[in-house]
Amino acid sequence: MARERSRERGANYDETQIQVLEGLEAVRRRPSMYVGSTGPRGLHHLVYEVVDNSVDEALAGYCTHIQVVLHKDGSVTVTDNGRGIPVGIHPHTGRPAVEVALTVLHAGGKFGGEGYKVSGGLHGVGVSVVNALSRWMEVEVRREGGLYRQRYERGKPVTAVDRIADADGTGTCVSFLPDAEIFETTEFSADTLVQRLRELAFLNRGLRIDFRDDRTGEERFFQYDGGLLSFVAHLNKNKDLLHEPAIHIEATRNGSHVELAMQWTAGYTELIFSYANTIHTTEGGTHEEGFKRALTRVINDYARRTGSVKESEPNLAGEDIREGLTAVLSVKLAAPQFEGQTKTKLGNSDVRSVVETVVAEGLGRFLEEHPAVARRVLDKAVTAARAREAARKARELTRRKNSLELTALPGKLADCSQRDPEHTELFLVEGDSAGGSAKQGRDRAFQAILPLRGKIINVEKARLDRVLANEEIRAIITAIGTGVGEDFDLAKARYGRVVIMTDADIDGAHIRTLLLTFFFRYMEPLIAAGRVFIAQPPLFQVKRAKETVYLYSDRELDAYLERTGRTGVSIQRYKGLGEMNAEQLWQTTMNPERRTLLQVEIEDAILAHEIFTILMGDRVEPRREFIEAHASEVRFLDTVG
Ligand code: 0RA
Repeated sequence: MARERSRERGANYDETQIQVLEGLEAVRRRPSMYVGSTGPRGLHHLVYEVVDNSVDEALAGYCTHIQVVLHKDGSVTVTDNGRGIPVGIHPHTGRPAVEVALTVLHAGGKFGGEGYKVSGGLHGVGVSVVNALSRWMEVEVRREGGLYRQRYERGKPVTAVDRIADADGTGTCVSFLPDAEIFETTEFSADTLVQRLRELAFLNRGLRIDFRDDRTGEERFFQYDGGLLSFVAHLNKNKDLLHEPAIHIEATRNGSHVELAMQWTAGYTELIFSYANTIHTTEGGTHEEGFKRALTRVINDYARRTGSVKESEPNLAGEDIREGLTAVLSVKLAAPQFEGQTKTKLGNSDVRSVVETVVAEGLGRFLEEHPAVARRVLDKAVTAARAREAARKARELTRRKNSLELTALPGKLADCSQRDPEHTELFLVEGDSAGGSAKQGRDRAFQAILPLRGKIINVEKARLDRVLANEEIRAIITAIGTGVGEDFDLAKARYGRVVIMTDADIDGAHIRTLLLTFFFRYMEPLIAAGRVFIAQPPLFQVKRAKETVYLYSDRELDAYLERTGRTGVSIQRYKGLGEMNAEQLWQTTMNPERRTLLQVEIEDAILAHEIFTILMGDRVEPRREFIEAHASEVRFLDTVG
């Protein structure tokens, strides 16, 4: 009897063991399949994955507090006060449930039981994936009066699940060190983690999330009793508001939970952040469609009922109603389907009508109860509609006057001879003299130059009609060829890359920010496609004996002087691109074989929005504070070499 039992256990053991090893191997062989990439993004996903499991426990109603700590040795610890991962023997495998959850691919869900798993889309691959990609992992569980621990190396258990002490309470604590054999970089960015943790705290009202970085001593605490209302307040904190407080709608319908907070600002930017199961759905989807439909329908109904829009007049367009609107929409549902290029578009079609109904009811009630706010919103939408109509007429007029106008390339564009966007690049160059050098120095086969000399409009402070009337912006739009906003079409891009090349001084930084703001607000997909770059001209020319070198930062200069000494060295600091001749500009900044380009990435849409609002918006005080705090950094956009 005893023998038979042990044989049986042995057989099970072998079976799960094989499963574990095959699973681990698959994950380690193709890590990108599971965490997206082996770059910084994939690295940070490891933390999100572990945190998501604790958030699920919070959503199930058992956890109120999550703590994330970055340690000096590069490892991370995520602790929660949930029920603790079960440690008892799992019937099918004969092994402790916690071991199965951490070593068997996709086992996580099997223990989740009731309710919806909130993790999905990019996340939700299971902690076992994190384990497989970690040099080591340790899990500690408090449950049933004890503290249990197990350790793993590269995903394989190296200890049993040991009961190491008596302990009160319940909870789970997962620590891991990302494997340097797998990831290109294993250094976590506190900023990146903090952004996501804050977002999770907004999306899970009342949940407390603490963050500590032992490398720097930085500590942050996030807990928002206002949930999405706090989120909207955060997004609008530097804006002039049309009404206060914001609108809040929340309901559960057909098993889906819908929550919306929204508030109109006096500005022109439409800002909608949508989430499905706490995943940011940057490509939108059915929930966002339902929301927009309800908004357009209810506002138009109200406008007609109150006579703001006459019977003879057309309906207000959705985009006019959404001018200046900041909204955060979060849905939680049982089986989210994520679609689209980056799997960030919600596909569940039943969600469309669920959201539409919930929002229509809530918004209808709000308008009835707040007629003064309704009035202001309607006035703004009507003004937006008039401005859009004026812009359309102006465009049509110029089209009729001169049919070439819209398609003719700007006169000052020095185009390249190749046409295949695979190989071509457009340089937007500050100033005429640098523009001249760039035209002379370039490789005209594939490099086009558009010098910018006039004033570039601040798109943060102007409606579409005025933005499109700006000569420099028009030149950029026609040269690039994609169109803007809703009409944007990446397939029409005339160049593979757009490179911003400005002076390394304050004015240059200002022009760069104006251009980036324009790209961010009107051509975001171009940035998302990784096709916007910032040129890196040298800061110093250093001559020593017969040698001339170009150095790109103060740090490089220090290092050079340390290596060579100072004697006989002459240093020229470049203030502008114009100080370089054509050959120098080519060699240092434009020649693909020698230059460095920074690729503009929108690492975090909330942060990017916030910073553009601060830098280019109405309020002076936050701008001054921001610039003082981030003096020389281009922090707002994560740039990679
Ligand atoms: C399955 C069942 C139970 C808890 C958990 C999973 C759980 C998993 C994680 C991952 C991180 N923190 C977690 N906290 C809990 C509870 C089963 C029960 O007690 O009835």
